[in-house]
Amino acid sequence: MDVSGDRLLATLHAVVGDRGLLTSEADMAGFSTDWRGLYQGRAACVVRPGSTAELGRVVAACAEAGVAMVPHGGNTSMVGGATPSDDGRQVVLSTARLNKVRAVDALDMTMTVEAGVTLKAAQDAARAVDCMLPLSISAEGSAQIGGVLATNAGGNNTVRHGNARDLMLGLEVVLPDGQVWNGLRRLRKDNTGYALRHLFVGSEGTLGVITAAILRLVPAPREVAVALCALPSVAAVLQLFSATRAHDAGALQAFEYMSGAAMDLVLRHIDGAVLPLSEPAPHYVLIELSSARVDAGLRAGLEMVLEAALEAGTVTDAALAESEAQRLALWRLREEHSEAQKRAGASVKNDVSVPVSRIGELLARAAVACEAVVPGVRMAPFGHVGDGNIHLNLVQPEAADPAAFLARDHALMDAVGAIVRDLDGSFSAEHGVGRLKAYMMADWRGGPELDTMRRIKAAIDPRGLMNPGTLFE
Ligand code: 2HG
Ligand code: ZN
Repeated sequence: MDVSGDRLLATLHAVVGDRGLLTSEADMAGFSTDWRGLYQGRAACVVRPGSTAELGRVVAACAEAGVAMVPHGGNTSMVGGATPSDDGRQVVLSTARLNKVRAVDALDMTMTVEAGVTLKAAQDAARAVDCMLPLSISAEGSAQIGGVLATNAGGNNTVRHGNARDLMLGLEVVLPDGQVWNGLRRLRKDNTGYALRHLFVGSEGTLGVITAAILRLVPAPREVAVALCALPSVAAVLQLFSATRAHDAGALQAFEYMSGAAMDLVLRHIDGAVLPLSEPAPHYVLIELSSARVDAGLRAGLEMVLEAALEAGTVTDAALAESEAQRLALWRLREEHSEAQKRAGASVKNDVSVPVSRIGELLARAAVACEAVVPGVRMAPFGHVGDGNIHLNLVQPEAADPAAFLARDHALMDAVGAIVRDLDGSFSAEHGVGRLKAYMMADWRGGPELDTMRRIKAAIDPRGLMNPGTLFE
């Protein structure tokens, strides 16, 4: 192995020991490719420090040797943001062993968690003190807090609680030269110069490695109501969204969209997935209302909204969860979309956002534009209607060659991008830019915006050692 000689490896070994250093192909395999299998890299080695101090010394050693580093959390990136290059020269920094929940405070309503804690484990720790960490994403069982913050993950509850950034109060970060910045403050008010912590959220590992965070909690829900609805059109989806929000905006926890085509893939490819409605529909919505009150009357309210919608023809059928098991089964239909699409063949993802009012136009125009680029392409959109974030995913035509289809990925992303731009949207809504979309940055953010981003990058990571290839080309 050549990491500018074995001196670096010896230094890293001295810092983290046998347990913290992986060098064989077999041990590194899980760190060399993304979960979708789009990128295949080859790391110089994988380092798994057991503490923030160790990680700081590892980064300092790599920086001194001029070796690039790729921070790596739960490996759930949709955009190749955690996969090393294939030249065997980059060191992967895994946060997996930084996995302690350091503190949970039910009075301050905060939790201090290390980067390698999975989002699910953090949610469970909040639950244990009757609080809730209100960030929910399909990959929460594997995604780690460090990556969730580094990519400013969004997910299902953004409509009510915002994105990861909105739940972050303080951070601990290892900077590109190995210094540890302890910004673990749990204050709601802290206007002391530039809000450095926010620079690292969404930086996708290009400015340093988040090692711990203080997150804001909310009271645990005591009442929840969930319904899966069938709808005839996207216009009806938006009408139902408006009606649900008007009924009780404060209780609206999630309003998720699934196209008939996307749901069909779940029913075909996911074991045990069953549609609890009388027949398939062109569009579906999953609504969750939740309240910390015991007497919120959510179920009666949701039934009232749905009855009016059924009468108006906005909703053609609906199933309300009668138990926690049914609630989970309804959510499973939504959360298995990524897995189902992976099993359906090669797919091109378009994680885009537009103003909610323009979702109908986006879907209608994209269908025409994508068919023109790849005839027979299967558009299987779904996403977070409540915040305007649609996963306008495109699955290869049935029997097509996956590689030939993927060779058209830029053409398809650019065709969708042109429409998104026309609708005042973003080409990168919640998954980040990663390596996949770095080529789009100059076109979308060129001029003073990208220039300022580059100057920030140069100020904090002057040698460009943190996650090169991600965000910037
Ligand atoms: C979701 O909303 C995730 O389930 C994944 O953001 C989206 O697979 C995707 O494109
Ligand atoms: Zn999503």
